[in-house]
Amino acid sequence: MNMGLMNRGLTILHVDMDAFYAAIEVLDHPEWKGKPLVVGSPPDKRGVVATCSYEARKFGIHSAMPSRTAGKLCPHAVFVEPRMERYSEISARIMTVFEEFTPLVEPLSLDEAFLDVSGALHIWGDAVTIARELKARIRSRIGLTASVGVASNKFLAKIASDMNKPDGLTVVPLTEPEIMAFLAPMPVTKMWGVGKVLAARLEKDGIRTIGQLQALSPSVMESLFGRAGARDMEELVRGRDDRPVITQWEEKSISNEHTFDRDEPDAVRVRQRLLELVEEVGGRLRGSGKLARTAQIKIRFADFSTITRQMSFPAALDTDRDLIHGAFILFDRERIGRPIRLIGFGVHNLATPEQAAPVQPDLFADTVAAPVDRRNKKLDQAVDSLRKTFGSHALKRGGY
Ligand code: DCP
Ligand code: MG
Repeated sequence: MNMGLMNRGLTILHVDMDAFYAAIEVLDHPEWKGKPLVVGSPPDKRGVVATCSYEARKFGIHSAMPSRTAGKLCPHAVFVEPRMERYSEISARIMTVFEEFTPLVEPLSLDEAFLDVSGALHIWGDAVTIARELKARIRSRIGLTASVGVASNKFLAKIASDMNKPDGLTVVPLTEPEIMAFLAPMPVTKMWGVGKVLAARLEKDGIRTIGQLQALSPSVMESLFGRAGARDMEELVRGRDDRPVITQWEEKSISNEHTFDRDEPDAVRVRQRLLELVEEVGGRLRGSGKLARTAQIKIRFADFSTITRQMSFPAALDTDRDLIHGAFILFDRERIGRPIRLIGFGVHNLATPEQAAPVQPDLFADTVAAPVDRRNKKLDQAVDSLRKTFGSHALKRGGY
């Protein structure tokens, strides 16, 4: 298996259901199909609109608007009160469909989730095919439409899912110049961390679009967002975002990092230190009895700028061999040519072996992690116990 290829490119989906509560009401009351429909308080009571059908949106009605206003905008609309239990039930069924494609599902609300499909690409070929199939299954099994964004990270996927609603499928380009052009015309409010207050402040400086943010010098960025904030913004406006998709059942992670006494210019030595970090993390992972689905490296340079890179395994694993393999793919891919101040390694999305049992076990038969390689496991156990007895430097690995 080529983890390098699999992890590259489009791996993240953001799925958001269309007019979710309203679409469920239409599903349960077919006679309301095609009509302006408002879910929320009745128009003669205090209270607001939770959501409304796309037909109702044509009248200017939207979420959080007072129901009285909605009633005035469209007096003949159907008004229904929310039935949360029913929406939760449908939501659970949708999440089950997601899990047919990947165990790495991060729900954000009842109708929205991130999926990391990097471990499923070898089955489906590419993420766009997965997005199409996923939409088809939600339509045929549940009877609803979803809008999906496909991208290389969470930030871009979330923006994309909103672009062609309803029933949309939007794919974000892959190269940085194309990504920057994709983002340039969007309002600054699309940026994570830019709410109404900050947007109003930017507006005073004449800044309305992400493209305008892209053009700012680092010092102006710093005056607007502070030092740490500016660093995040500079990454985001270029469409860079390395936050992993984190599943609900285990948000914990195990990690370790090392700061060099002097900034280390020699990548081979950094790599050696990374190997030791991975082995230490691997030992703690096995000690916890859990398996990891996601690995991440962190690199901080002499100027304190920091990058993280992560990958998801097709199935959860815990052998040093696989973890080292993953860490080295991530590290080598960066082709770093400058001194490094700090190197770190961590695993996320930890699962007990029961939780980690793949949904469709035979599909993973020929990949790294499953069946967990018995020989490696035995070797790791032997190494772990020797280390416990003789200290962590008792054994050094060769051959990587
Ligand atoms: N919701 C709510 N109050 C809000 C916003 C949303 O109660 N202010 C509820 C109703 C929505 C659901 O959450 O159906 C999902 O929110 P979305 O923002 O995804 O809106 P919709 O799914 O309704 O519409 P869209 O097609 O724009 O996603
Ligand atoms: Mg929605």
